[in-house]
Amino acid sequence: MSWHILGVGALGSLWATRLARAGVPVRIILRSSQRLADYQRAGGLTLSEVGESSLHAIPAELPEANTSIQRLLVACKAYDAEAAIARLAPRLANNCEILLLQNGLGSQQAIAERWPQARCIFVSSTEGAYREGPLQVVFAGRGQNWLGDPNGGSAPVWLDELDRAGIPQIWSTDIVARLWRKLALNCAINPLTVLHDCRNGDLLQYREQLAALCQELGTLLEANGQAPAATDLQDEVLRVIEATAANYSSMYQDVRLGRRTEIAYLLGHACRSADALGVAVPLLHDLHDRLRKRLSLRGLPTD
Ligand code: NAD
Ligand code: KPL
Repeated sequence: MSWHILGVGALGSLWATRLARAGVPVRIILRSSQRLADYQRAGGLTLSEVGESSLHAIPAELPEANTSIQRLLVACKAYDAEAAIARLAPRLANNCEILLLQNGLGSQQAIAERWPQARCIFVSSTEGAYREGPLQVVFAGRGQNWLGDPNGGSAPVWLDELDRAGIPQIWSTDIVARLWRKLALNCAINPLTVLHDCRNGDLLQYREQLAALCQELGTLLEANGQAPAATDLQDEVLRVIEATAANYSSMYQDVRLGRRTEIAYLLGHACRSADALGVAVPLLHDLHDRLRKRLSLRGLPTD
């Protein structure tokens, strides 16, 4: 059975090239005839890691191709994922699996509700990749992938294909808790790096602000039934800041490069969820407002 990969950017290319290299059947789905022609001209996807580059001529197709899709890995940004799947929805087999690699929360739930015939597997990834060119990906940071089904059920048999491909994986029975925890870390760190225009490590000057945000985020996690994900949140935020002190956060980099951020699925999701549950989070709302103003000033979407 073939994997189909939708969203052939940084992370999608990283998965596609490693699967193909291990001999696992994989096809990539490109969004337009123009991109398909560019891909065919390039002769494949290029993966660079530890200074070595390799070209992978992976079969490619358009969303409108007519073969059925049994297993789909969606590696678009959170704001593109649902519309991207909608374009190929007629091809989804009844009992298909959709792996969702998006950061934050909200997009995964919308997709799972819209295509209830699919088994949606949520993925939380700490691997790092970036695009050097349209069809060239650099594997920038080793990490882990946690996969899980929010509705429970057993681990899929194809996890061994990921092992064969060298894609690190752990089957998680609490994937939503893991995504909430990551969302909380991202909400505490990323917006402040944009607003203070700084590297992660510089946030250590704002410990009180971080502590107050972590307090609200912890309350929000508890209200969402995610009390374990709130445990020692502030300590972990400080640990992550120290471990990544020299880095710029992903949101900072998006803003710097004039790219749309995933704010709606991070801070936006936190604020919407607090409002729905009647939890007061004035600091998160204030941070959200200030971040949206900053994005707007830079001519970027605020959602
Ligand atoms: P990216 O922008 O590099 O890639 C997204 C790709 O999706 C682009 O190539 C875009 O053209 C494609 N796309 C958008 N709409 C499409 C459509 N309708 N049909 C086909 N393709 C479409 O993004 P990324 O960095 O790979 O991130 C993907 C997700 O993974 C994000 O939610 C991100 O937060 C998460 N993530 C990324 C990393 C990383 O290191 N890059 C790490 C962890 C999590
Ligand atoms: O995940 C991150 C990001 O940059 O998106 C860090 C900074 C590690 C935590 O917010």
